[in-house]
Amino acid sequence: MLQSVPLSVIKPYYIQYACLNTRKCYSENRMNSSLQEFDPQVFEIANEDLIRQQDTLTLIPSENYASKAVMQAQATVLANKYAEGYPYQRYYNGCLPCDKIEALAIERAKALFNAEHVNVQPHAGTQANMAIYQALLKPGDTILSMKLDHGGHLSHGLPQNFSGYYYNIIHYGVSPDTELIDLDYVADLAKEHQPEMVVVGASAYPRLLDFSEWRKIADSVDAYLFADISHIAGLVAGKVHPDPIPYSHVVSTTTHKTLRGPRGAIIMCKSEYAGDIDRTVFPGLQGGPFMHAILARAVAFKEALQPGFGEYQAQIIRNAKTLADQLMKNGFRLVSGGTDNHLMLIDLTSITDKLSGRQAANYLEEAGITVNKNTIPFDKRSANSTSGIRLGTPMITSRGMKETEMIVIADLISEAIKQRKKASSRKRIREKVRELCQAFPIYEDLNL
Ligand code: DSN
Repeated sequence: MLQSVPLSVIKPYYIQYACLNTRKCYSENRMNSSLQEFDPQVFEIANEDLIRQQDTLTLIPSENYASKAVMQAQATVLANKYAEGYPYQRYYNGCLPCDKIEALAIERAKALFNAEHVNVQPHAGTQANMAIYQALLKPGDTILSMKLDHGGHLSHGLPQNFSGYYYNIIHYGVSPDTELIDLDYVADLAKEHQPEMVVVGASAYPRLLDFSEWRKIADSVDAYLFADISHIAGLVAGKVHPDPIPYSHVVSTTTHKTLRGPRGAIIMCKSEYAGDIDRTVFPGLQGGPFMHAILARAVAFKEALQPGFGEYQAQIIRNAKTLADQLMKNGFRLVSGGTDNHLMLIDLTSITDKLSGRQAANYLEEAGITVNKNTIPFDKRSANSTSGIRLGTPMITSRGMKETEMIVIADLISEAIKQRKKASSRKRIREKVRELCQAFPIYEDLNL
């Protein structure tokens, strides 16, 4: 047979076949090349970010440093496996290790949050929220949620987002006087608009949320209460923030913010909604789960179940309060006058009307401090420009920094903004930041 086939066609097959059991050939097929050997260009870029993360102070409240164990889990061969379905009910063979992993991740998440049911498959927060809306609502139903420019999230009804496209969104915001959510006003809106779902949760709200009060509002109009705790999940798991689980019909969270896991999300709900949620995640919205990410989520839940995790979360809040107090001492106004959680919003108009959040974030980046621009409530600037910057303490707390360092960082931020025109000042701050970063390394022995 082979003799009748031209050599040019045979050769690639022959090489592949002959290679299967030889190390030499695997390496010709690049199966054994390291990233550094095979693709030094990409390796260098990844390394560049490792150095950036090590040498700069990141105060973006939605980011964190996943542990080495979590990162190792994500780089395992589980990334090679399709496992559509749920544990012990898959549409692929060879899924027993995946079944064990997913069952373990679910068991650990349930233990961590005391949840009746957990789905650990959503690829990201927005996908989790999409599944919740699709499972419990019909297109056109009314959702009552927080405005993006008062601290809400894209997936809570921004017109350009799927949520704003498919559902009738009614927004609440913060009160102009206190910059806090006025629950009486939310209750009035609920009464007026009779939503099918009330969404509580934010990405730029520096105060605690009392979920029992939110449940009363939802019950008053027979609506679902959906808590998106992506920002505060670590604080909740660490028992330093009120718990949404007893009061919410359904809860979503990403796993990579204060929770300090890998990127991704989970959904928690009362048992009666389990079937609807699971069917909507798969096959409704997703195909194969990312098993390597689920493995890493299981590791992160184990970390969060350790006794020290609550203390880490408590330190995040102590650090945020210290940072906030020092910034206020230095003359900055913070939205709502401070913070009770992991984040705060600086109102830059308290210093000058001439500086936008975008400019301030860029000046700070030059000084080695990474933050993000953010609208403040009733902002006169656009989302691209903004009058505020958002700061958070999860990452600097992960590095082991405490109150003493917060005062230093607040002073560096203040100087970098106030002395922004002076290159010498930026250079001096950059040096100080580098020293601080060296004293608090992110990983002791991480090699890519
Ligand atoms: N974009 C995230 C944040 O920074 O808060 C939320 O998804």
